[in-house]
Amino acid sequence: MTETLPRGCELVELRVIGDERGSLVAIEAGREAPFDIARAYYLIETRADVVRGLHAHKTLRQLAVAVSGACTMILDDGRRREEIRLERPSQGLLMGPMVWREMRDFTADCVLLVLADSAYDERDYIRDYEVFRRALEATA
Ligand code: T46
Repeated sequence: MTETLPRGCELVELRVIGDERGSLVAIEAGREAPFDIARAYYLIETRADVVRGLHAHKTLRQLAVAVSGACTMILDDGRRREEIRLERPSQGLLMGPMVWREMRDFTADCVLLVLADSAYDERDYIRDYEVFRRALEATA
C-alpha cells in the first residue's frame, strides 16, 4: 500500500509470514528497505507526554516500524504536514532526507524499530525548524 505523504516518504506493507506457531516479518535491504542497511536502533520506554524527533536529516534514509505498540509520526517537507499513526508491525514508514519529523503519543509498550542507510552522524541533523525551512528555500 502506498499513500501520498511528504516528499520522499512512503508507507510500505510488510509481508507477515504466519503459520500455526505464530508470525514473522522480514525486512531485507534492496526489498522492503530500498537501501543498504547500515544501522538499526529502536526507541523504547518513551513517555506518553513527550515529543521526540524535532529534526530533519540532510541525507539519511530510514524505515521505521512500530514492532510493538503505537506512536504518531508527523512528517513535514515544508509544503505538506502529515500525521501517521504507526500501530502495526506489518506497516513500515520510509522517510527520506529533508523531512522534518516529530514523534508523539507513544503507548507504554511501543518499540519503534528504525533501519537506517548510514551510521549515526550528528552532522546530518538539522535540529532547528527555521534552519530547515531556509535550507529548503535555498534548494528550491
Ligand atoms: C530519527 C528518529 C525517528 C546515538 O548515539 N546513535 C543513534 O544511532 C541514534 C539514532 C541516536 N544516538 C544518540 C543521540 C542522542 O544523544 O541517542 C540520543 C537520542 O537521539 P535523538 O534525540 O536524536 O532521538 P530521537 O528519538 O529524537 O530521533 C531518533 C533518531 O535520532 C532520528 O534519526 O529520525 O529517531
